[in-house]
Amino acid sequence: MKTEISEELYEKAQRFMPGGVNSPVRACKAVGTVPLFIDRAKGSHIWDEDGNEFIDYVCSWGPNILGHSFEPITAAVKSSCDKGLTFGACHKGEIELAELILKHFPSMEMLRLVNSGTEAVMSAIRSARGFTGREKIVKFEGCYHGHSDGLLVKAGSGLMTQAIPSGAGVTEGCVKDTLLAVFNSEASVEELFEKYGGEIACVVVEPCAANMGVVPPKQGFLKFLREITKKHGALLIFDEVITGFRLSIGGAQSFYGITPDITTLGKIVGGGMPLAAYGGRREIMECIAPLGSVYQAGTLSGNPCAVAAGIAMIKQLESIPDLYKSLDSKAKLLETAMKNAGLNVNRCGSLLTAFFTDKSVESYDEARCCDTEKYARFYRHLLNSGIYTAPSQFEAMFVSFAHTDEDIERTIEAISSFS
Ligand code: KE4
Repeated sequence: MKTEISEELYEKAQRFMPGGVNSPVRACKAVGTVPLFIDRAKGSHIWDEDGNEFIDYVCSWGPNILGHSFEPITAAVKSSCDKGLTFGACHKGEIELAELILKHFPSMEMLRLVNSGTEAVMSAIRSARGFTGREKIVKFEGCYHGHSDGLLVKAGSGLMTQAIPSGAGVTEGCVKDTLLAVFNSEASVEELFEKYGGEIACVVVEPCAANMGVVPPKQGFLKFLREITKKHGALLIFDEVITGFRLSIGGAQSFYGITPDITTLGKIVGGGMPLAAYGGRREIMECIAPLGSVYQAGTLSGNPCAVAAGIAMIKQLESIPDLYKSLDSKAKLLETAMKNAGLNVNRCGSLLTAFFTDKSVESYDEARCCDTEKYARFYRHLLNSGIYTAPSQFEAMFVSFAHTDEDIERTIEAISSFS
């Protein structure tokens, strides 16, 4: 595979951006390849600057559930751009998008549009603290909720990939109120509530973890979190930045039937544009300025072009018959192929990860024992077979509506020929 142009561009990019990237996981350090510079993308395929074509299972880390450059979404953005890129003022699209989101996430009575998942989760936690008057938060080892200081503790995704327990620059003061529990361990949560019960403002969780690789919740775990938070007057925050509109049109809370107090959304909800959201019951959201004293703001929040993409995305998700059934069956075919090739696979809907360990992976510690070198070989084998997947054992593969039967067959062939 020719990669001269990507190599040249990468060499130059490293002069201007740390590691030559604008997000660490793109540096492909963990898989020993040069990051490919993508020129264009359409449907389930991407093309790099050297002209190599790939079937894409990164899907920009989740947003492209309908495939790249999905015409109804790009058309909506183009026409919105012609009316102005940003107003910094109210516009009716914000109301339309909010109504669409609230329709599918009835646990939310009000929401705020923001620009990234990080901002959504950071603001959700501030709202929980403001609403409860409490300071401590509980997060789970291996879950990733963006890069706000208080959450960079044993987080997943890029921190796990680079084995950074808590990023430098995160002060003791920022994390002193962050309590760590073990995903899928009820006992670890009970222990924290026995010790800190009345001080805990919220428990924040990825309802299906996807930043230590895909690790679904054990039967009853989410119900347990719902009950213990209610019992202690803490709020339950579902970080649905990945699972929202992914596991079902109502996200994980609909998929698992558990109602959180606050939900964060990102990725799909923005249709591929920088847009995210957080929301919850009216009584919680009315604590936020200008109504209340929890402050959160943003120059480009509710940006008209990003809102246009979000509206178009949700309307498409609503209109495609059996969308989630088809995503699930495509992902199941890949899961079966991986298992037939002797790989250990976790899957939840159209999210899946091949784990290189012979133990079942139900927690951060089990994920951490994986053979990341073997994962890197798997990644390079797929790449050389024209399949572009996550450059880290601790990320997910995303299946989209655009993946064709031929894509799936080619991917199965590539998986089956890995040894
Ligand atoms: P952003 O700030 O990257 O939009 O969202 C942060 C975030 C919050 N919550 C969850 C559950 C997330 O998965 C993320 C971001 N996900 C990573 C991939 N695992 C984004 C990719 C990257 O960091 O480059």
